[in-house]
Amino acid sequence: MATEVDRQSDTRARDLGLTEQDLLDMYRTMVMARLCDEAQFRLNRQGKAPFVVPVSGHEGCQIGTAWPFQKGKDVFVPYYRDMGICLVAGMTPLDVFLAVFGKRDDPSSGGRQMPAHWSSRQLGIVTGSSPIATQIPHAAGIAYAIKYRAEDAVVGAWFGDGATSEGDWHEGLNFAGIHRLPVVWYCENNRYAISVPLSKQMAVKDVAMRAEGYGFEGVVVEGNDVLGCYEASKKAVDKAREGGGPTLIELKTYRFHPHTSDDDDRTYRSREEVEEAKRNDSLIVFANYLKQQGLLDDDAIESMRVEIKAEVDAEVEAAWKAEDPTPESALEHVFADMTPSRDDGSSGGDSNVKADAIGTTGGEATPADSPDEAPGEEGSHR
Ligand SMILES: Cc1ncc(C[n+]2csc(CCOP(=O)(O)OP(=O)(O)O)c2C)c(N)n1
Ligand SMILES: [Mg+2]
Repeated sequence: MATEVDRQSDTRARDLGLTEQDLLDMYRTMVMARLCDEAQFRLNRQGKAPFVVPVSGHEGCQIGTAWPFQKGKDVFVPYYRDMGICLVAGMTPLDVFLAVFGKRDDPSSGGRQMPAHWSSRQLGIVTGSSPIATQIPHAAGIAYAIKYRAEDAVVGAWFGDGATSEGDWHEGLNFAGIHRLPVVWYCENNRYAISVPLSKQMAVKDVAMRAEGYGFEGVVVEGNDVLGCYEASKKAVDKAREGGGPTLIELKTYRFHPHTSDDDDRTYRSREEVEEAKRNDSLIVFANYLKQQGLLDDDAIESMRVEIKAEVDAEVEAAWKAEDPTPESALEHVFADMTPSRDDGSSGGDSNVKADAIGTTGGEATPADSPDEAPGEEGSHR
């Protein structure tokens, strides 16, 4: 009976415009991320996956914040922990494990990058580099181009709390604020940058407070509340799409595993702290909500888990058996086509490379005007 009462009284998801199918799909994606994580750690311990980056603990804030983006139109700029973001964007477990095993058909880099350096031109996922926060100026630049060209797209950029100590982070947010760019910034604040706690990263309580310094709104959201994450993200994405400029959303979260498979977190955080965080796992919180809504019961949750695990296991198997990159392909897609050419002996250089450099830069000079003066826009941007 209590379930009935709760079900009737809760209109939260409906008020947010989410259907029952949306809620089930969101939960399904969270479970898929968790099961991919469990599989990649298992493979690491078996010696089959040299290095993995865990997502467990972050699923709620990742799936909730990525959900409002329009696939095929918007741009995702994730960081290494963002498996959940990439699954929402359209990656599959097969894609995840092709990268984990460094296979030829890994969509992120054809086996060239480390795993978890997500990328897909087709899905609008922009490749990232290992140095922390280097994706922030990229995201600001992409948002600048979108505004300059008057395109209908929004950029989402995700990063950790540690990233907010980097110069790149401050420069990117400052630039986005000045030009009121269509970008939403998401800080997945899990309280640590590897072993460095928050108290050694910043002297303010919340990362979100820093948004004021750049002239836009900063909000703090409980990262284990998927619908709360969705709500804040939807509002910010809509605002950015309508020309209202950036928002910084801070998601209070926690990672359940060590930083990576190479880290030992027992040296810097207590087991009690980790266990306490696990009690507030977004998967448990959201499953309880779905049960209250009468959308799932324990049996349905278990069968969903078994079904998704079978899907993940099958894709792990397929990725494991997939082709490795050939040794001869090692230099492909690194800089330019390096086919030797001797038709221009005078320069001492490679004419193909020269032609490519000219072709990619000709007529594409950096615009001198800010996007505020782009065609079709009038008046002040403030
Ligand atoms: C510029 C730079 N400094 C240091 C590192 C080493 N490093 C890799 S991940 C990481 C922690 C980043 O923490 P955070 O941004 O909070 O993300 P989290 O891993 O907690 O999700 C550090 C310091 C790096 N990759 N790049
Ligand atoms: Mg962190």
